[in-house]
Amino acid sequence: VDAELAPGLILARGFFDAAAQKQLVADVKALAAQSPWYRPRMPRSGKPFSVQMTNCGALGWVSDVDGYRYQSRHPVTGEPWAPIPELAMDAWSALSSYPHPPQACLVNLYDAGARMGLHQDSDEGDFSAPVVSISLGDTAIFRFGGRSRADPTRSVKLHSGDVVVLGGPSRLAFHGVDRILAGSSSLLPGGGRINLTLRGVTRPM
Ligand code: MD3
Ligand code: FE
Repeated sequence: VDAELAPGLILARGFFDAAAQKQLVADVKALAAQSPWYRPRMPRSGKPFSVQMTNCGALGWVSDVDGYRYQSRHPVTGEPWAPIPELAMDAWSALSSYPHPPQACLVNLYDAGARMGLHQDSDEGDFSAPVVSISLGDTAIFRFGGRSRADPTRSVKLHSGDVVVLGGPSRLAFHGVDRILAGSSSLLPGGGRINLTLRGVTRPM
């Protein structure tokens, strides 16, 4: 059953059953064959992320020394991104309450030591679309707060098959991943966690 963790922040625990999770892992493996995992770098410093990334959909989120942006091609191969998996589109349709398809899907790959610092997702030109997040593999300790970095934060475990919808007043909430619980899932052959985030980027016409 869905839990509203904060206004506009909905957790659909176990949205994907074991068979659907396996299909999504196969889909991610296939899309990563077309759009390979790479390690983005922080703007200015060039410090590498601990998370590896790829994207699918019309646009992909990338980060390098020049900054953060959305672009239609893979930064290493120069090729267009692979299409968004059907099951991910199904989660968007079922949970987003948004009348347009997602334009971008960022795919994050966490190994046991990877984390993601507290940040806002604010590179989209339009915040009317929610972000829909799909968790696969090892459990993550997810942290979220309010619209100011100084707001108090809470943490919640995200398990394989869980889907989170970030909309309304929570669309610009600060959030991050404190750590991954290694060995908590056997979905991915070598362990680790995959997160897909479906997004709108530009204001629909
Ligand atoms: C709360 N990913 O890719 S997903 C990201 O698990 C990102 O890989 C994390 O943060 C991950 O940007 C968290 C959950 C999430 C995504 C977007 C949000 C939570 C959010 C936007 C607003 C508030
Ligand atoms: Fe984020």
